Amino acid sequence: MTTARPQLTIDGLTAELMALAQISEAEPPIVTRVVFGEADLRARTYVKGLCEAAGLKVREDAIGNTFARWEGSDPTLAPIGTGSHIDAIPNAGLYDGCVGVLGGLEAIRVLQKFGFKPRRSIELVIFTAEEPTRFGIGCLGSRMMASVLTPQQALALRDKDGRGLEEWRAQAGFIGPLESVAVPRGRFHQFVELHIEQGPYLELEGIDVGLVTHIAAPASQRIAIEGEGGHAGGKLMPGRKDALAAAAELILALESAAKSTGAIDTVGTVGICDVFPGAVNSVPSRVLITTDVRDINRARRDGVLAALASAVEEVRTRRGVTITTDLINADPPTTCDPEILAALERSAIAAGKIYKRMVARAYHDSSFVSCIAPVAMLFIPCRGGVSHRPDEYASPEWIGSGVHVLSRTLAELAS
Ligand code: HGY
Ligand code: MN
Ligand code: MN
Repeated sequence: MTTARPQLTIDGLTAELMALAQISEAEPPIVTRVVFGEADLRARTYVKGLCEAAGLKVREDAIGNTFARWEGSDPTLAPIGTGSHIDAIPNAGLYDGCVGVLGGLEAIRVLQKFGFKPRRSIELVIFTAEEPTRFGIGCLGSRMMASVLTPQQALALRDKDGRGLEEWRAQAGFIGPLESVAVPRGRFHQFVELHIEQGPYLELEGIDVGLVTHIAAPASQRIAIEGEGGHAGGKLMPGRKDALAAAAELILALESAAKSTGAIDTVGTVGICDVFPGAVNSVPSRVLITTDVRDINRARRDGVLAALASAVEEVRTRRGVTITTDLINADPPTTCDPEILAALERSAIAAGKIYKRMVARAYHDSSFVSCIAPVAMLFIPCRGGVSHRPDEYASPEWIGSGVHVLSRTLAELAS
């Protein structure tokens, strides 16, 4: 008597993604879920409940990284990891990160339905604070696991109101020494992260899944400009020290440097510009901008940082303003593991999916997990390449393809 093949739909997963999206600091469908905020904690509770309902053993570390483990038959072996993040920047969509967490859970449930028994445990991970919103640095949880961010550096982190990580962490109920977050190399045997592409190419080319070979190298810094304020009418133009005009020159210098590397992979963005006093009839005396520069080639990325540093010097001298720069992070690019990529390729072929190898232009927790384990990423298309916006969208078909390929890959790696 043949055992009936379980009916596999992702209706349940789609409903879970929609339910998670309702847990937001903003009015749904807008998703905002900043680390350690009330919505982040509710979202964590919701996802942990789903993991426990699937029979996974759930535990959290001292910074809130959450591990949901499906015990394998040989507990002496390092587990296979999968997962991503559920925190979201302001005015975001519901798929960034969440597809990797809930899709990873679904991949596990599919294997359970098929009666698969893992030899290596499979561990679903929800990383704390992949987004840089609260403390200005992204991948906080995975950086600390990989010891790329030390407990001392973490303790120095402040939000824009000066509230420290410790205060936020304690209020969220995460206790224990931050030293306990760091894990040794080999904590995972291999790690695979499912994520939306956050770019247009898979959809444009009609490709079901992307096998990520490299993850771009991100660098961000704060630049504070101090000029001279004054009355917008009375303070004449000669000799002005307008902090916002100085910032504008630096923003354009960054854009020009990123455009002139000759490579499409170089990007430069200024996403935050705080102006003081911010009155229409007052000359800006202080401005804080944050820069985000990326490339899959580290030397090109660093060339843009150097060009920006020269612009800072030139503007400081010519305009007579004070400029201080604070490098937040300048991470290397990540090379994904060929063996995991080969397993992903075999799974995509077996699943009858069209696939291609590609680079990741966003950064991801896998960037830091790569310091403690071999990693690879699996991309699915997102409509128009849109992300970090409420109209971010991935179809059930696209998500289903990702879950299908991920579940096959996890089965192969955990066997
Ligand atoms: O900014 C990024 O690349 C990621 O979405 N945090
Ligand atoms: Mn994101
Ligand atoms: Mn993400």
